[in-house]
Amino acid sequence: GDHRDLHSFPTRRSSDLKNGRKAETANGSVLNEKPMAGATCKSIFSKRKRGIITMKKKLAVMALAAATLSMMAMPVYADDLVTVGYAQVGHESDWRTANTQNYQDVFSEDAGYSLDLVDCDNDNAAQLEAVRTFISKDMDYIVIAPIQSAGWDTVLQEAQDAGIPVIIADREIEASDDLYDAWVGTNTTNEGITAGNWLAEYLGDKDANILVIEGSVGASAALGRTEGFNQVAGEHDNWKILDSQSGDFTQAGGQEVMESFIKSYEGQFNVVICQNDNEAYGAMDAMDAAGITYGVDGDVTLISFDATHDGLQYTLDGKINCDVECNPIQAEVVKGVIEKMQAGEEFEKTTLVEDQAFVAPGIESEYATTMTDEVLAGRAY
Ligand code: GZL
Ligand code: ZN
Repeated sequence: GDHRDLHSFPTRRSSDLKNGRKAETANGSVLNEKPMAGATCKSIFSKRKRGIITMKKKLAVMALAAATLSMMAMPVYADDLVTVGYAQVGHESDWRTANTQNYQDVFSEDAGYSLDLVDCDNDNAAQLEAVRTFISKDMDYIVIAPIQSAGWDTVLQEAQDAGIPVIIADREIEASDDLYDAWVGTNTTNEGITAGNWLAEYLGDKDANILVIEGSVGASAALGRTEGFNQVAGEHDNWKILDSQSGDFTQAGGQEVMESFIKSYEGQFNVVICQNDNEAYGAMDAMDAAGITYGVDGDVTLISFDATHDGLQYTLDGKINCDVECNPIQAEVVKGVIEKMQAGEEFEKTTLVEDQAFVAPGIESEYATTMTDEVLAGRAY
């Protein structure tokens, strides 16, 4: 049989053992099956029949056999990296960039992970394909930040049938929660409610004629922010939502939608809500080009979401009145859940990542922190 180097024991993924799946060595043979041990012993002892083994050799063989057996009892996990597949939404926004960087920082090889992050370019079909590739690669864990909330049942069932734990991260899906093992993310409905509550506090009993630039169609972050804000808007009969269209969470999308809104509603609106900072930058460019003023000293109150670094800089400058945070630094929480799964320990089915809101200097609010240089300097992203 082949001489198996005792010093480079085949890597065995402890998760395989926990999942009851047979641990496989790099060359695909199944570890810990008798034949491997037998093969080594048989090849060493087969000479006995020919009586050529001297006492000296016998002792040497006994010593090697003892070493082999003791090593068998304590396999060395040389490079046993936990493999994690992350089907990432795309690269549509600064928020997404911060989220991707965070995963790459946290799921490092030093930390014992091999991260396979696939940027699905905001393309739902590509994301389903990425997950199926993770399944065929037999990843230890699959993390999904779903582009769309709907349409996940089939592929989640496939992952479950393959015995691969799935964690839904960042956004939510419309699938029964026995189809995935854990969820880590933010409550975007609450974010929408916070924006509405702050606007009510800020306007007092003034009328509001509102234009909304929504996030990507079908994304839970867009659905949640819309639902939450509309809940509050419904309580104010002097608030009117003139129009609401998707800017796809991008700066270009925000600019295009704002340009079309200006054509249709110039002079009729005094509030613009952008469902992420990148859309807000596009809307600001469009309003600048049309000579429309916004922010604390402008005609239009501008609300944004994400509270990325640049978004908070604009808030500090008074260009954005209120920026509702949605925290992308989520990888540590996801790693914590995976470590518990690895160890076979209890883990939380759902973990909410905390959010807050920020407002421009000069604005005091019970729903938001007033921006200062120190607040900006203290931000992680
Ligand atoms: C929110 C996240 C959203 C951000 C956008 O949790 O899914 O996706 O608000 C990003 O910037 O595109
Ligand atoms: Zn050796």
